[in-house]
Amino acid sequence: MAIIEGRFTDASNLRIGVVVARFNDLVTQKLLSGCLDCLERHGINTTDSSDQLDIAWVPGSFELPIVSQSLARSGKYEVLITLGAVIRGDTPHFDVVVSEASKGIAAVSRDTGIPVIFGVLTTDTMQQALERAGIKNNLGWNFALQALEMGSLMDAIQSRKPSS
Ligand code: INI
Repeated sequence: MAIIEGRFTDASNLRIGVVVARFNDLVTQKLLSGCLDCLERHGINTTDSSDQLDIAWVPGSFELPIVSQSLARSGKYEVLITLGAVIRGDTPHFDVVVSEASKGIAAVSRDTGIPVIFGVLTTDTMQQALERAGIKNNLGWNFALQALEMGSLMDAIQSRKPSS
């Protein structure tokens, strides 16, 4: 029996792409800073000269899938993180944006084999979004942790040798 799981201790070989939506950037900027804080504390080089980390900005969450797809296909990254905030109270087409973003991101992951973390907050109010982006807890940190786990897990799966 094999137990296959991701680790958080050696992220030195991971190359990570982060795709961030500008819409509701009061929230997404905070998610990004939580995300970068977690990556940095796990040994990822987050400086401007880093060749381990790239950050792409898109207009809104609706555009997260296409840019994630392009980055995933580039072959440059082991894992991608998407960050966005869709707020029901201010968005008559909330369901459309959330549905396209979530289905699109899942499809990119499956089609390319590159894990894409779904870091899109979907809340009823701006207050709830801000609470999840730092006032109470910064989920950007959690999304980064999930990316480290998935990157490491995929690596563990790929490096297993078939038993003879
Ligand atoms: N994009 C978001 O990320 N969050 C939102 O709450 C939102 N609202 O409110 O509409 C939003 N809209 C923009 C959308 O994601 C696209 O960028 C736009 O429709 C252009 O394709």
